[in-house]
Amino acid sequence: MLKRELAELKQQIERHIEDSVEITECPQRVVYESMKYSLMAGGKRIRPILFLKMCSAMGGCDLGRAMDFALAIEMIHTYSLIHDDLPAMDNDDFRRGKPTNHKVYGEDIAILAGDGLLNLAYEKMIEVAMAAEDKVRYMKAMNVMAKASGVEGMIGGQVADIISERSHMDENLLYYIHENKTSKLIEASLLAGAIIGGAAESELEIVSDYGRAIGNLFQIRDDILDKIGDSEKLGKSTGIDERNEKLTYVSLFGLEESIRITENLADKAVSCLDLMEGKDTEFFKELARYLVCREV
Ligand code: GRG
Repeated sequence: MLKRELAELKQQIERHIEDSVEITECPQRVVYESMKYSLMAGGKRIRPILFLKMCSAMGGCDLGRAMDFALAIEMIHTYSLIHDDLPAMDNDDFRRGKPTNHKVYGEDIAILAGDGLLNLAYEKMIEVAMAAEDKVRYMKAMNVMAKASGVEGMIGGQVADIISERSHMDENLLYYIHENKTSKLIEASLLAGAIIGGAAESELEIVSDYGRAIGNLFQIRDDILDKIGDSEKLGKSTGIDERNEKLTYVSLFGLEESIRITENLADKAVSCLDLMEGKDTEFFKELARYLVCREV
């Protein structure tokens, strides 16, 4: 049931990407092709799905606007993956089972495609906000997205990850990296949906707690999959963390304990939602349980 809903939403989002990013004849055509290549290269679309579902759980908004905002979130995520794969960062050849952006278009265009996606994301969100009656909600949601993907969020986490030496890493620093690099964008996608859908302040706190729990769960499961996942299903090589001697939850606590931590985080996420009154949160509870055993 949950898997079918996730698949349907993913399809809906991919149709929207296909229709929204047009490639026309122009001198900079190649950068549009490069942007669309990564946007359409697959992926779970978990962040836009979280946004759409939370927005609708809190009261909803115009569907076209919601889809455009969801697309903007996926653009921010995709830009981060393109840049993360570059030789100056993780130097990966494959992502989502396909050659990485710079392998196809070259480093120069890949950098610009990432920049282009980030700018286009804000262009989309601003257009959506300008057309809406309740502009303030959209502005607040945009602010949440900007913070979470900025230096106090995803970029900060990436910087800490790059400059930290394994020998000086401890549990607290590892938590900081996970929280910022991965969890904040997930939490922000939920918060943005809740804000636009009209959630009350007290509900936003619950959404935030739930988001932090599943965000961290998501990243720890990522570490676990690097150890025990199926590289064909994942569309990327596994065992990378061990080869690079990276500090992860698995290397710090071992596999069994890491799995136990993800189970505890799922319990925590579900109990956060138990505090939410009068809203249908079943999807989010099921999702938290599913993330513990996801294989992709
Ligand atoms: C370059 C500013 C900048 C940030 C990069 C996202 C990121 C930060 C790095 C990617 C490497 C990584 C393992 C990050 C942790 C977050 C994560 C698990 C990203 C992959 O997200 P998924 O699994 O990817 O949602 P799909 O392909 O499904 O969209």
